[in-house]
Amino acid sequence: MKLLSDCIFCKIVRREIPAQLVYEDDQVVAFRDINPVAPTHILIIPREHIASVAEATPDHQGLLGQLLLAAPKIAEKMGLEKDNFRIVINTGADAGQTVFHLHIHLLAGRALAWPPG
Ligand code: IU
Repeated sequence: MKLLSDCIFCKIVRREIPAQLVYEDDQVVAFRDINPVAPTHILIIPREHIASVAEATPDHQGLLGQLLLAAPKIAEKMGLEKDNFRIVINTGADAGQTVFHLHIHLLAGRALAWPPG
C-alpha cells in the first residue's frame, strides 16, 4: 500500500499526528475536520495514499465504493439523519483541493446552499 512520509493525512492514518477519529475499517479512516464549515464536518479518507480521485485507477474501484459507503454508516453512527447530508470531493486546486490525499467531506447539521461557491 502506498503511504507518503510527508503527507499529513497519511500521518493521521499512521497515528503520527492526532485527529478525532470517528470511524475506521480495513481501508478507510474518518475524522473531524480541524476547520469545520458545518456543525458536522467529517473527512473520509483511504488508508492508501491516492492524491485525488483523478489519480484513482480501475484497481481502486472497490476502495472507492467502500469510501462512499462509509458516509451513511458514519452519519448513522454519529446520530445524524442517515439520509440528510452532503458529500463533496474537491479535485484539483481550482476546485478547492488543498490536501492532496483523496478525501470526501461529509457535511451535515445545517441547511446547505446550492450551488457551492
Ligand atoms: P480540501 O478539499 O483539500 O480543501 O480539504 C482539506 C480539508 O482538510 C480542509 O477542510 C481542512 O480544514 C482539513 N484539514 C484537517 O482536517 N486537518 C489538517 O491537518 C489539515 C487540513 I493540513
